Amino acid sequence: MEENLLNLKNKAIESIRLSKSKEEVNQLRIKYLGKKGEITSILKTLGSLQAEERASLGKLINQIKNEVEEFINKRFEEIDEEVYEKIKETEWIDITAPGKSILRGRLHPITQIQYEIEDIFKSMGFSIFEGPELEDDYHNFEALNIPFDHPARDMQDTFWLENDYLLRTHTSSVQIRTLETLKPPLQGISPGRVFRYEATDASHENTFYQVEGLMVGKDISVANLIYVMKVLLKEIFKKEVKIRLRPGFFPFVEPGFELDINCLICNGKGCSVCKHTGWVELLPCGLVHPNVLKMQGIDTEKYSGFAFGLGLNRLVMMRYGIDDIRHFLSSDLRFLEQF
Ligand code: FA5
Repeated sequence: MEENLLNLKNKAIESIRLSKSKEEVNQLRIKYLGKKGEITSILKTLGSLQAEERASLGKLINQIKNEVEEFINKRFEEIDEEVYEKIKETEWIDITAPGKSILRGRLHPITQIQYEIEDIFKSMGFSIFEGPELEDDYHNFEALNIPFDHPARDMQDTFWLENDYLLRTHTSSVQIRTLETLKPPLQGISPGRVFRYEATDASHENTFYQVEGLMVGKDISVANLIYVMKVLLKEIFKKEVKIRLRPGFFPFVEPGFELDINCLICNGKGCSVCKHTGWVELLPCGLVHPNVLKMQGIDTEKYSGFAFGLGLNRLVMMRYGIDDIRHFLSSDLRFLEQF
């Protein structure tokens, strides 16, 4: 009997040792130690034995039961360890590997320069004025000294809507809205989107941005205008850029000027952006026409003013050496991610 018991113990321990999973070990526990298990069954037969034999065999069986139990627990731990080792071999993490970069949005280059220009003007005491993109004939043309039949209307091809509404062709309309609401002295800039019904090329878009400037006060002259223009260009380009001032006609200024800058794409040699002239038309400006001030009830004996209309897209092109204005609205990330 004792020998049988020891053989049974060895068989149980050997099969537990060879088991590969916790489920298998559990099956073996049931097989040997369960209610109807092989070791438990022997324990149940003890009742029929003599007292002396029962005591010694009982002790042995309990000892075997404890040993098998202990072995099962040990095997459980070993299996945990084996599984962990396997995971370590197959599912490891390289903590020295570079992380995946998160794609972050950023401001459009035009918005970035717009904010820069706003800061430059705010530092000179200018305010920021806003106006609507959907305008009426009066604010976009008539109040700017461009009556219905005036040929100057053809200078800016217009997207007309119903009832004399239109998409503003320039930010000069905000000059009128400002003069309607504020009394001189006043000074402000109005950055914004404008629209023209025209074919696109390297330097022309149908949707682009301008920054309007307006200063009205006592004794405002061309000297004030030129000073402010110089400060702006110096701050934006961080270096002296060659400029030229030539007479320019706009019905809402008198005298009117075109301020061109030496093309920074080709350094004045001539390219598709400057139409092979070496100069880029950037900043039309002038003294506010007395008719414009009078129409808003401003005493022109007392007040005068200057205005300008900066082409923001072209300024950004010059600053970064961008050779085609159409990149701005292309939504091409390869372009946008450079800024
Ligand atoms: C005007 O729009 C006037 N309102 C500017 C002005 C304001 C003059 C105040 C005097 C006083 P112009 O049409 O030239 O002017 O446009 C102004 C600037 O916008 C140009 O110098 C140019 O830089 C830019 N621009 C004009 N048309 C386009 C276009 N199709 N695409 C991109 N930029 C343009």
